Amino acid sequence: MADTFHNIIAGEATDAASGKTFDDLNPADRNDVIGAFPSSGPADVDNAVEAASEAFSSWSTTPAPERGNILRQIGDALTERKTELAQIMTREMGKPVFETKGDVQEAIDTAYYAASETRRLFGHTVPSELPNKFNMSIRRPIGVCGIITAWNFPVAVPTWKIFPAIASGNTVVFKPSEEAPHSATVLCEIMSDAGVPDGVVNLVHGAGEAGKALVEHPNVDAIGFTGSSETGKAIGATCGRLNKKYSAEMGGKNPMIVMEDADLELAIEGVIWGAYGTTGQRCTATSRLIIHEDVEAEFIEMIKEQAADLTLGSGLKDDTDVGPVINEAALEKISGYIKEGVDAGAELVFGGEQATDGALADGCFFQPTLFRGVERDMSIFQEEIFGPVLSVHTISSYEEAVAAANDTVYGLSSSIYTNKVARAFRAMHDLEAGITYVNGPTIGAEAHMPFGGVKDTGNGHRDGGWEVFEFYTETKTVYVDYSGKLQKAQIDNVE
Ligand code: UN1
Repeated sequence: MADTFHNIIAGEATDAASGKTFDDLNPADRNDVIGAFPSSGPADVDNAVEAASEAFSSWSTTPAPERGNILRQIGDALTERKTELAQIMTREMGKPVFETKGDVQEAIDTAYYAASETRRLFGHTVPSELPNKFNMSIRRPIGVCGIITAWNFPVAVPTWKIFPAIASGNTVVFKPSEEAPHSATVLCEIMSDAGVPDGVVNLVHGAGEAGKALVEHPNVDAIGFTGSSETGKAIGATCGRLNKKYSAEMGGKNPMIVMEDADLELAIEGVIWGAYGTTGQRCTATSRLIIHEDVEAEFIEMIKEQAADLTLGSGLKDDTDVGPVINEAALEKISGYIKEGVDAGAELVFGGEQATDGALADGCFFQPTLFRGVERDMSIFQEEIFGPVLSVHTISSYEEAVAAANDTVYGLSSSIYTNKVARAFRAMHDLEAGITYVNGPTIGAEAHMPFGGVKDTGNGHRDGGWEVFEFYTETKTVYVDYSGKLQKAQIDNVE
């Protein structure tokens, strides 16, 4: 029988009030049931928010460096349990263990980075307009933060939000994806074992109903979200109505530009990793290759050759390069886009089908796929597929490349391969995206750098870097008048 898992509210393992559960399945083998998790609803969210509210006063007044010490312990514990957690993650969401270890490493980096920021959390001191008056700004926590995340980075991405949130003195209700609840459970156990007090991080499993209840809860002061643009915009509409602070990291349709002067041997490694790594299931995945006509034919041949060497399989096997996609709905969505691409007249160079050889038939595997001759108005050029599908569009100038790259509603990551320094610097300004890589693929963000996008990808906030602390804190302005008399700002005080 499959294991049964629970919510964690105020440190207690708790079932959904309704008693309902959902099953978590291995995408590489749909017969492998990982466990049953609570299908939480508004009553469970309410209990979790109450626990977080109760924990807030003591946690927010704990000296920040002390909170940092706990984050360092979390980093140590994640380091110790890296392989175990990576295997748990691979079993429930599919990417190979070398990648899930990277996912845990990103969380470790975030833990140590957030710990270090607890000794800064800078405000400003600023001269006053008036004599004998002192102006400063300080940072204060927001309150209870609702964290809602996706399944593709089940440990790293939640920690991008939870660690800075708790470093800043907030308390948290965490609603992980229902496709990766086991990783989230172990992450929360690790936080608790490392010394995070009960109630500071509460875990509520479930799907949309739980997420909606969290976003709408009057005592939740901020929402940190990573997921689809559709859900993110709905969250934004609710948060706007309720005047709630929210940060949304949403979809991407990330271009890699390869110019005629690029080092193709370098670019080929980048495109294979960017497009087919994580089975294309990253919001940063390289999903559009925008390539100069002079090198297109040669580069397509190189991609064909390299992609043929990729081994599909369970991520738990050592020789696997590309794991499954997350579920049957993903297979269907990707297949739908393949059909649209073919119908629109793009040339299917390889792939395009579900992979069902041998043991692959038990899971949700899709062949790495390449389309060439993709035009800007095709859906496979415009829409986020979230699978191992790369669309190639040919250009004949730098200007055309930038226009094509920017011709999307999304703006997360972008990349250019060129050996011309001036071109690299121009691209840094010209590409409408939150992130630009020069001579690297569109994936590979680092914890201490701001992460996020423009246009339909984001709402102006960033995960990662110092910038994430701007989201998880409020700025308070303090004026200290030590003149001993009433000084009126903007009024002539000279008698
Ligand atoms: C995501 O897909 O939501 O930069 C995050 C990267 C990873 C994070 C991806 N470090 O590709």
